[in-house]
Amino acid sequence: MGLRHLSADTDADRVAGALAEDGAVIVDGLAPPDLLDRIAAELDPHLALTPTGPDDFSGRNTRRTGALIARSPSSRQLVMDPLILSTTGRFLSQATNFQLHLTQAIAIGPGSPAQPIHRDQWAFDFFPFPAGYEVQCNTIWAMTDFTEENGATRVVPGSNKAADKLRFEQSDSVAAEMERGSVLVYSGSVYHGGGANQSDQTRIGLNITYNVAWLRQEENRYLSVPREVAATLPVELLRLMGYARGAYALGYIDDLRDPIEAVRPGLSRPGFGDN
Ligand SMILES: O=C(O)CCC(=O)C(=O)O
Ligand SMILES: [Fe+2]
Repeated sequence: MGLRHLSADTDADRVAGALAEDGAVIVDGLAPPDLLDRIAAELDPHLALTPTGPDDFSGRNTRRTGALIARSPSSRQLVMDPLILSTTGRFLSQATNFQLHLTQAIAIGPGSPAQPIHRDQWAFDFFPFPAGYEVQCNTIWAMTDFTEENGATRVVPGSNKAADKLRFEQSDSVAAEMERGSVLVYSGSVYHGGGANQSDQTRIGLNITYNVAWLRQEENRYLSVPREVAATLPVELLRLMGYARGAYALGYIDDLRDPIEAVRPGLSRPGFGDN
């Protein structure tokens, strides 16, 4: 079975429904080409300076360039994409709120072998979340076309419902083939991995992920986005970045102050649980 494709005029219920069933779905043509051009221009110098990965999981010929909020102002539009945010809100609705988990350009170089197939939620120290309790909603935006040959993300459809800590072979998975500007949306529970790049071109995707706000963020956004940059950002983005309490009480400053005060004094909301 291949992955389902939805068109860009779909709605969050359909995307979240497909996610709950299959663990992954592709929305075609959601990002306009000129936005991707701007993001590429902003990120290229950073990608060029990023070292390749230190191990087989990161990919020894793969560059992972993070801190997109700071390095690529245009990427903020993808982070705040309305369809993706409402899908995430529905998909993670069992939690009080959600936050930005990581922002990372993943450039898989020619000749790279496939990444081991995994669940992204294993990052939480392999905690066995109850079946059906989803903790992440993830995207990979295609900055280049994604083909089976150039290392399109591979997904085991329906494996979001499988047991934990399984080992899958590449042959159990399908390639999330999609055109530049399309986005793969997938859960933290679905088994997947970067594909082998057997082409002579680099495959680039923007991995932008969200998690329930009671868990730690994979990318430390307080340290990767300088305070003076944070001070210029819209308040909705700041709250999504983690300048907000997670659920009722997590992450306040000193005398129960709202963390937004660190960058936007005067915008605090009184009390807990009001995120
Ligand atoms: O680059 C990809 O297609 C997937 C990468 C991935 O799954 C990961 O790094 O966790
Ligand atoms: Fe992954």
